[in-house]
Amino acid sequence: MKITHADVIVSCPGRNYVTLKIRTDEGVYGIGDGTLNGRELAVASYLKDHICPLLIGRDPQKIEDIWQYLYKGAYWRRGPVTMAAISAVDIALWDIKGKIANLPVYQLLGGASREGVMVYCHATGSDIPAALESFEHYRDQGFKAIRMQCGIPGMSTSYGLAKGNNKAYEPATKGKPEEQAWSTEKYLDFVPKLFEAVREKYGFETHLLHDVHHRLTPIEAARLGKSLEPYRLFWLEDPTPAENQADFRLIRQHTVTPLAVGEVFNSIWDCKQLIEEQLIDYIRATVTHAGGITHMRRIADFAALYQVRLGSHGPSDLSPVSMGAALHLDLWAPNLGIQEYMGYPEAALEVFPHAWSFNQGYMHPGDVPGIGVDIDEKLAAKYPYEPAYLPIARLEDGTLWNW
Ligand code: GCO
Ligand code: MG
Repeated sequence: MKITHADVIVSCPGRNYVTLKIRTDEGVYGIGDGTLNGRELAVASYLKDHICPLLIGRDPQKIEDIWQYLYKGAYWRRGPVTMAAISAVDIALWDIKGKIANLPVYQLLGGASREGVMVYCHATGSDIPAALESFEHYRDQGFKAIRMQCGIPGMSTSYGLAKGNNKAYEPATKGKPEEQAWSTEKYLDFVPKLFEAVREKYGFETHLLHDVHHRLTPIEAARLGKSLEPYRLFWLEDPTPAENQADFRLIRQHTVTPLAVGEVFNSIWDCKQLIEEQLIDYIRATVTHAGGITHMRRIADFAALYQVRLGSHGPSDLSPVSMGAALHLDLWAPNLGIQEYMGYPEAALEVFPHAWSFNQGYMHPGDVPGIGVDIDEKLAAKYPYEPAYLPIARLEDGTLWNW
């Protein structure tokens, strides 16, 4: 079997996605996701100009060899653009292998470790009453785990807020990046009140999560983790940027609130120290940014040695193809914690027909051979790429901060 075509499809059915379609001389094809929010065309070019020509003529069944060829063979290792491109190839090749074997990918990985994959959704509100309403809305849909984000008194906006009632949260904006003001002081004083309100009204049955989105220093993060302990969070996410992994030692010394990190990571090296020193509890790397199923499986096995569990990033800025691939990995991984499921714009669900499903707080990848997600190319062509950027954050005095 040989690869005959590798085509990149960039579309914007509600938001931008970079999809790779690999075709073979036997008619079998596979689909992969390489979306990198706000830098989509860099990945599209990396694929189109540098990877696709190298794939033609290769045996698509040699997933590992192709992975090593693209990783070691580029000389320039790692980095979000390179790794998103490798991920797209890897997911498409697993899709092809599943179709050849006539098995869903989770069966190729070793079979299901559970009935379904627990997922968490995003509740958001401009103030506490609105956030509580949003919580109730998702709880009534059956979610067992809910991420809570809320507007902060005295701040015009904050991370994780929907732009309007009943709208999904979408950080990217068309045109130039939006600038948002940030006040750590106001945030730190407010967050415990949000979680107190949720626990007081709804008790402890639902898992609660919160994303700090890199806004704090280690000692501030330690204070937040400590102040949230009475509300028993499932996790506190990205409390501080993680380039310096040793920073997390300080947070760990002060709090037993579980920590989740890694949505911006692209290889096992980014999380090596965090995992080895047990500085985190959940690793959030994804199949789309951290080298596909091949590399994520390696991260999962490494994490398992230290009782760190998978908690993959699953925002709407990764395509439904990514969600499918993640769910196969999740269903297999003995050390699954939880999977993020933010939902998708209606148009995206139409462009990507999928076998995965949601039921009462759990998801399943479906049992069709391969990944179980396709792309309707004709429909995708109706939604051309629209330049969009993630926001940036500044402190109230104008200093550029971590968004
Ligand atoms: C999350 C994330 C996202 C990111 C987004 C960036 O936890 O889901 O923080 O909302 O901001 O994926 O592209
Ligand atoms: Mg996050």
